[in-house]
Amino acid sequence: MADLSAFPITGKWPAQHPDRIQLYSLPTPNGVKVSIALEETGLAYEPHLVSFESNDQMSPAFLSLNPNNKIPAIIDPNGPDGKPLALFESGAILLYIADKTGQLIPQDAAGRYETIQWLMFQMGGIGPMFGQVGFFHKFAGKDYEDKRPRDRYVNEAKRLLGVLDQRLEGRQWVMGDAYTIADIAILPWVRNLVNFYGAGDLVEFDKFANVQRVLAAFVARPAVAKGLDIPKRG
Ligand SMILES: N[C@@H](CCC(=O)N[C@@H](CS)C(=O)NCC(=O)O)C(=O)O
Repeated sequence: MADLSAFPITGKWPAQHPDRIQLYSLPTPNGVKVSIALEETGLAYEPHLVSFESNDQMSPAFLSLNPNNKIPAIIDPNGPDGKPLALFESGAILLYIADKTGQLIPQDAAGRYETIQWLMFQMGGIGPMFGQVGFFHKFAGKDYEDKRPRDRYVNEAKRLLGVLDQRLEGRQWVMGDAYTIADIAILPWVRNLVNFYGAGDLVEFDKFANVQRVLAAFVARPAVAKGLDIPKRG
């Protein structure tokens, strides 16, 4: 039985199954990337809800795992060399899950780097830019009279959707026939932009037929449907 007592986070969120991967998360577009990847690969894991309503992400216990106060984060009791490994940043966690299982990433070097390239496209572009659209369209920024900041991020979101749409032309997934962590990183953000932020008209989502097609295929996957609701909100 793994001993995770060296990790203070387990004091606030006790591990019922310390031999499983411990997931600290919330079903946001960054959070569900990890629950979806875990569901897809079949790794055993135990989800813990980090509630923003009670500011759990700022608690000393959470900060001991991720000093950047953001979900998702994990502890794998059986990490490299059989030792526990703690990780934050969803892109790093996706890559770790893919490498641990040999799934969700091509095994040839060129395919692997190309997948990482599209993963970084999400981490550095789609996530931060779509997130700003959310702030200026749905959250506090929507009341700002000056619409130039909103328009800047809407235009950037459209441009990124255009790049993605072109990439998906004639391809089933971002990496062609292979369904990878690049899809798992990107598509929850596209879904969130249209559904939760309600920014579909603003970014003219109807113009991106390839993105629409691949998003529909993504949400139809049983592991995705399941992962989108993990951890369950209290
Ligand atoms: N680059 C980080 C971003 C994570 C992130 O922004 N998480 C948000 C939820 S989607 C969060 O935890 N926000 C809480 C806060 O900022 O206090 C990753 O991909 O893991």
